[in-house]
Amino acid sequence: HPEYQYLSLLRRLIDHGAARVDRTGVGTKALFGEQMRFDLSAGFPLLTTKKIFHRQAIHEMLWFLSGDTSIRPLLANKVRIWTDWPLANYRKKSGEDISQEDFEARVLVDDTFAAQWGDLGPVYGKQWRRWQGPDGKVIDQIQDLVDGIRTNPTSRRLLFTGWNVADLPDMALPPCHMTYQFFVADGKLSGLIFQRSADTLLGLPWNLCEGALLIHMLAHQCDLSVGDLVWQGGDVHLYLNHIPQAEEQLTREPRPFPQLVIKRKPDSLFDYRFEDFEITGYDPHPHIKADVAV
Ligand code: UFP
Repeated sequence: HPEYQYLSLLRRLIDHGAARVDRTGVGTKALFGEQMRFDLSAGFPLLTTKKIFHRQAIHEMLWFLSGDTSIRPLLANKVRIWTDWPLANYRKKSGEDISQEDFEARVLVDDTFAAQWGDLGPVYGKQWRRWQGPDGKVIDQIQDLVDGIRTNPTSRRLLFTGWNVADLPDMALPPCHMTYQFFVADGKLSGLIFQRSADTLLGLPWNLCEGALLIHMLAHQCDLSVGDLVWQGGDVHLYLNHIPQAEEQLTREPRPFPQLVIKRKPDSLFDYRFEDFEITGYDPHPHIKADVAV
């Protein structure tokens, strides 16, 4: 089962990861330079050894593709994964000990507050859709990618990146899944994610799900079948407070991967709606709760 690539990575991190002090102060065990490969025609790589909240992951990918960088549209869909960063920033700068619920409620109802405190800076969506060139020209990397796959499928330049060096200081979090490259052969579209930094327990399962979703969407738009998702990690780590959860997950047997069904073909990659996607046959082991390191 392809999920053993992930489980064996967890095992190796626990057994052989280098102990490292990290930015968050939590501490990690880390390996450098890891790769996994999933044949998307054989199933959708949503982990089965614990329940992954794929609805939220689909919302996040649609949010990236929309070009938005505010947490507001995420909150409107009850996706709270990006709140920690602006919340910490607000608490620090205002000195107000506001709860997450109250902070999110204010972002949702108060336009001025949302504009001042709810934006993450020039993160993924901005760079993917509205990369600003030195001459002021705005570049839509995703539209260029779609055009490239359609008109020049053997190009070795089918890629986009969120790693805009000049903008990094203004981002809430510099991109983790920072560069994507694509490859068309035998009517199939494959994609490679380069992820500079991977929280193997919490972040990585989502990154695989969203990467696979993006390949499916691009293939759907470009009349191709799906090939492989290749995941390439740089600093691949397990937070020390995630070791018990990883051990729990390692006692479980993978089940068959689910399938992704796309129910409608809109006119462009940017017109998909959440309701267009359905994951069928997903029968995971129970969710395992763990805290995210901010
Ligand atoms: N992280 C992921 N995947 C993501 C994302 C963040 O694994 O999509 F946005 C994790 C990796 C790391 C932390 O543990 O968030 C980012 O911290 P740093 O910027 O110090 O690498």
